[in-house]
Amino acid sequence: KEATVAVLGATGAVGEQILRNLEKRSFPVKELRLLASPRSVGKKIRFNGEEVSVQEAKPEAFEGVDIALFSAGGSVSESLAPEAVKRGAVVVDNTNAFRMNADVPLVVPEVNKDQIKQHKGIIANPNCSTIQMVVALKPLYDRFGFERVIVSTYQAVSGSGAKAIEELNNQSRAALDGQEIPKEIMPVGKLNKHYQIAFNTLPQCDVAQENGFTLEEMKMTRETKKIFGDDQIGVTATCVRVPVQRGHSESVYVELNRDFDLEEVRQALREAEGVVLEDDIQNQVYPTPLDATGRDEVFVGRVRKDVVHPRGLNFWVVSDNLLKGAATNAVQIAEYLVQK
Ligand code: A2P
Ligand code: 11C
Repeated sequence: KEATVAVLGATGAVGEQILRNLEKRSFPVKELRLLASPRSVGKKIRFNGEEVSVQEAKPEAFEGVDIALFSAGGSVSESLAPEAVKRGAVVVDNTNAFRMNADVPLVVPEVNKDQIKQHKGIIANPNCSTIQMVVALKPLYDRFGFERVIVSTYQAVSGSGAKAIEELNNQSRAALDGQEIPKEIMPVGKLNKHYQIAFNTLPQCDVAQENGFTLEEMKMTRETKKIFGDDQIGVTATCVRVPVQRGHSESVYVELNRDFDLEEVRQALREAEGVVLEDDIQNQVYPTPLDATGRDEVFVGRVRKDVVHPRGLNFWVVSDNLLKGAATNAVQIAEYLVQK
């Protein structure tokens, strides 16, 4: 079945990848609407060999739209998603705006695709760092069970948008040339204080919460419970920005509910949907963000038994934050919607 598809935030880092993904997966597009801010109106973007003009994102732009893929930031979603739904569209929202709403499914198809059909007009795409972690955890949850996860992330700047990639590039050049370092975005664009990310790491992705964690960290905690539908799962996260353009990496520690041997864990990961196991430290085989860039899967390596806790397991998980962390996951959800 063909669908009229709107891409809101079409000129952004995620929007661009959504378009490439729709092309690559031969999504059955009847009509495509590219929407962005008034700044981009008239800009032309290629899709399936044709030039499509960007239109202003306003309520009427969703007239006749079947599926709307949103990635223009939380406040834009808050104002326009209800307008799109009112006009009959199903919204797949990439922002944090509706994720924890009880009547909005939060979906990673490899984990909970059965939730898609529960939607009431909006389906939320989880945060990128959550998505790749839960895809890797799913086979362990099914086979061994767990309640406790500790994760540290190494997140690419593209998580903060196209302008953040530009900032990393400009800062790197300026630093090497001994010039003044431009600092306008990192770690959080909307805050007043900015730090250099080039040749540095910043232990802050998103704004601070009252409990001393950042919003990004609390997203990982809350979203994981909701995606697995299991309130017992406790996730403690430390989210760190690193000077990488694309691809988030994560060091994950999980305490499994029963004894295991490593080969059983590796086999579960090998068989898991959406996971590629690249795990042979003796031969220096493990995933890196550069290798994961442009690929849709979640890559797992450095799988090892903990040296302290008898049921502790450590691993490393890498994925392209703009693809499985955002665009690919959204397009997968859209595919289920058109199949239905
Ligand atoms: P524009 O390019 O016109 O500013 P990124 O995450 O890479 O920063 O991209 C953000 C995306 O969201 C861009 O496509 C941007 O469009 C879009 N956007 C930002 N603000 C608005 C808004 N108020 N209305 C519609 N689209 C917006
Ligand atoms: C980052 N995870 O890397 C963020 C980007 O809630 O969808 C995505 C934010 C979100 O900065």
